[in-house]
Amino acid sequence: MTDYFLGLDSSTQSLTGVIIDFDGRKIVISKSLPFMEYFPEYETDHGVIKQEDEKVVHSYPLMWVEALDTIFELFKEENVDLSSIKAITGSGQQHGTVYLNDKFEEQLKNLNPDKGLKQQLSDVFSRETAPIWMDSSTNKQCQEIREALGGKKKTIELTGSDTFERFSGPQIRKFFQENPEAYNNTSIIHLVSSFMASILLGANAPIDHGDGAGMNLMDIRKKNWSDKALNITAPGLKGKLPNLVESFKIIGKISPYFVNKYGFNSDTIILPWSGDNPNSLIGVGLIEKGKIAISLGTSNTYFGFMDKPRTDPRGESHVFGSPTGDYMSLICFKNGALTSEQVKNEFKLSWKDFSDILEKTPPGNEGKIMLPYYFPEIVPQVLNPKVYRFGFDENDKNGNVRAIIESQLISMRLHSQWTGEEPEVIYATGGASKDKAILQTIADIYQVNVIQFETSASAALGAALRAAKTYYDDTGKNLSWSEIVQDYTVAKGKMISPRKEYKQIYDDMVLLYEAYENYILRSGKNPEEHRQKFIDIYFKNK
Ligand code: XUL
Repeated sequence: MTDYFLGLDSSTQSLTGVIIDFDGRKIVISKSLPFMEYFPEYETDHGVIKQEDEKVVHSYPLMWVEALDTIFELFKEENVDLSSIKAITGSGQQHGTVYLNDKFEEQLKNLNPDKGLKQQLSDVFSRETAPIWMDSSTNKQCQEIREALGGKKKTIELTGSDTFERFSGPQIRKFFQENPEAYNNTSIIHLVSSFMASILLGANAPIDHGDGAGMNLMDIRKKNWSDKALNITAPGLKGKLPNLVESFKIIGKISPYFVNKYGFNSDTIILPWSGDNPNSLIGVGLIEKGKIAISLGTSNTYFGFMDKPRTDPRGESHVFGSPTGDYMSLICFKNGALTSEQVKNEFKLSWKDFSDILEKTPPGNEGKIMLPYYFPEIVPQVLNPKVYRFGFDENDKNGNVRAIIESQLISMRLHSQWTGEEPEVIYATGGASKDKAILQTIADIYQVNVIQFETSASAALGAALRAAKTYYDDTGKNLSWSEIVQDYTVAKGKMISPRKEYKQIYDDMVLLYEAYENYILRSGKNPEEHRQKFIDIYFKNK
């Protein structure tokens, strides 16, 4: 008997499914359905609804549901033996909320396999669209909730994050304020993750602690709903939310709809889905202390395993539950690849030229410091974008190339200090992680080994591995997390070691960079003298 496990990822732009053959230690199939390509009739722009107000970003939950039927049809066409799948779970884009009326559960229980999900679930929504994580229209509600919870510090202490526009609580409050009647007609509010899990389960599924932590509604330490946060957010909210559970709990068996329609085994177990970041944590093998991941994509993210719920006193970052039952940090920097690309384009460089310059210029950049807010920044919060340069100007090609990379990475080191983690190895993922000169700069700045990690479909893979872990725990095989992830999460690239001779210069440069942040963003003292000293020590007569 083969043990297959399925992980699904309902992300902003696509639905992805990865099936693993656990004993064979291989991926049986990995399929991704971009919404724009497969479901053009919804007329989305990469999965989101085009709206005039660019702060308002929604999507269609019915489209996500339709994609579920389509992906199973594709698996069938490829002759994948769906009856060998022992357990299923998934990953959802975080924070998004789905609003359902009182028909939802009844209709889920009575799904007819001769018809499609779209046809049978089109009238279960009390709000046709779902606000997603890209929505930033709830500034007012963020302020109201933060204030009512006793200020920023108390909000962070209670929920693990300050209030953020994209978080579910502020979004729910906005819906209640702007559309009280539709709010009253809402029987249950799901996250993307728990909504999709409900379809597979044929009943309302709970929310797991990983994704629940992205709502400003869960007590991050007790891992239950905070009555205080619920009451402040909207009336009667407790009665409209599913329960919270551990990510690894079995929540039931697959709905007969999928058994009859696609040939799943009726014993296939369903786990709660989680957010994409908690799933990716598993998908890149971060199951214990000592490793962190840096994803260099459109935006740059830093995430890592945490054994205790430490919170960021500045309120810029987040703490979510990890699927292992522990915690994880997540820090999101907006000025990532697009910012480097802007510098590359300003000097009409190719990526190869850019990388060559990085390689041949000196670490520490001769004391040239940049605060690179080409776009509004999340960490540290900068609402009005502006680029600040100290010791050079916008015409200095080499200086700008090195400055943009060093500033992003030094800022990351500085703003991840609150996690208390001192990684032994950093997994670098995302487009820019293919560049050796960038990997070397990460290694030098952090003074730890860095390895490039291919992560196509890491969230879906993480989900499939979570499914395997729970199944084997349940059947008594009791495999440890490291036994589960080994082989699936092996970094393929070459390990890059830090150059010890640059330790001191970067330790000093982090302090100098922080002084410049304080100067520009927090009205601190001008650190020019400090910068001159830095140049004297490391660059005079060299
Ligand atoms: C995390 C966040 C994003 C979404 C993207 O806080 O908003 O990473 O989860 O899918």
